[in-house]
Amino acid sequence: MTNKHMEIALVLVLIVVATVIFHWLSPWWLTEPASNWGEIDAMLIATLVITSFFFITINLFIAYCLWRFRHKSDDQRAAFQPENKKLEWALTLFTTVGISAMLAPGLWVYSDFVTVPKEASPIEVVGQQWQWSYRLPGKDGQLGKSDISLINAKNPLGLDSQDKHALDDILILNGPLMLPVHETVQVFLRSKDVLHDFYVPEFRVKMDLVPGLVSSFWFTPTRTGSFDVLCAELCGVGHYNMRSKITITSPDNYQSWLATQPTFQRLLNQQSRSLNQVEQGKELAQQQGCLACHSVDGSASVGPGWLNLYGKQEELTTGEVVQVDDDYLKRAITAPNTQIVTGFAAIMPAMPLDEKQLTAIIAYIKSLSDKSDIQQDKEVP
Ligand SMILES: [Cu+2]
Repeated sequence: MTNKHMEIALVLVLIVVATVIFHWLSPWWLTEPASNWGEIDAMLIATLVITSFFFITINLFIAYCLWRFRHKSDDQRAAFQPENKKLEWALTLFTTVGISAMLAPGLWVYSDFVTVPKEASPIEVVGQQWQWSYRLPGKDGQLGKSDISLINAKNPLGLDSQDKHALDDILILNGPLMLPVHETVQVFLRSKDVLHDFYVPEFRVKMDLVPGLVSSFWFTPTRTGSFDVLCAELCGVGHYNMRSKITITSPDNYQSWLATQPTFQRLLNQQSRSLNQVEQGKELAQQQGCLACHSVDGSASVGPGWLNLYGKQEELTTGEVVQVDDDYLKRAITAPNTQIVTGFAAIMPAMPLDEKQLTAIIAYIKSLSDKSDIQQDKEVP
């Protein structure tokens, strides 16, 4: 028994020593900030100092007690002390001071974070399982009206086509986004389905997207570069893959990029324009976020890649082998998790596509395969 206690004490000391060494040697320290919110670092460091103090003290104290009060002889008895008012008060006060020191400064920063300066121009971030889309104002400088009830396969962000401010809005479906350096933006956050959290570590910004609400904060990018957008709220099995990029660039670069991005009006026009099925399917695949999880160039992806998928034999988790044809793809898109291909997880959301859109996507997948004539092959003996 005595030895067991000493082993545990030793393990606790080792955990403390290893943690401190790991902290000093690890390369994962705060990155250089890329926005005006560098002051948030002071708060992160204060939190780290306070929590490390408690972590080190408590663990070493337990290790000390295990050693100091170890079992020595059977005559020894522990003293029963049901209450110690003095100690309780001291611990309560001490903990209160520690927790207040961690939380209170954040209230001031948070208040600045949501108090938007006048010169800020609006941008919108829309989250859905599992991709990020963005909306920028058009020439009028305002974002048009949107409503969740207007969301459908042809209007993925639910903009109001009756509102003239919405028609010139620029839609960047399934990222990446560009923003000009040193220009203040107010970010509006919307979610199409569940809770997500918009997080760009270098900008030090992080905020929840709450279905049914529009949340908002502001920031000014202070240096150019390309930064990862992460989802910081567990939002389902594809959460880890919910990523995007924001590139901060010179105002000139930004303007020439902006000019190449589609407006809501253009999206509406495109739908009335006559594209062939393969082109329609390709556009849909981009707009609906299919390409976030399915590669088209043969590279590894979250879901089965589309290059040469059509006509292939796929082995399902049930052991059954199926031929990838129109019927299989239809089922795989509308009721995704009924047949899972070996090596992949059942994480795809069912896509709200009508029959015409379904045919177009399948035509696009077919066009990516050199076995796209498989169905005709069957008919010709
Ligand atoms: Cu998410």
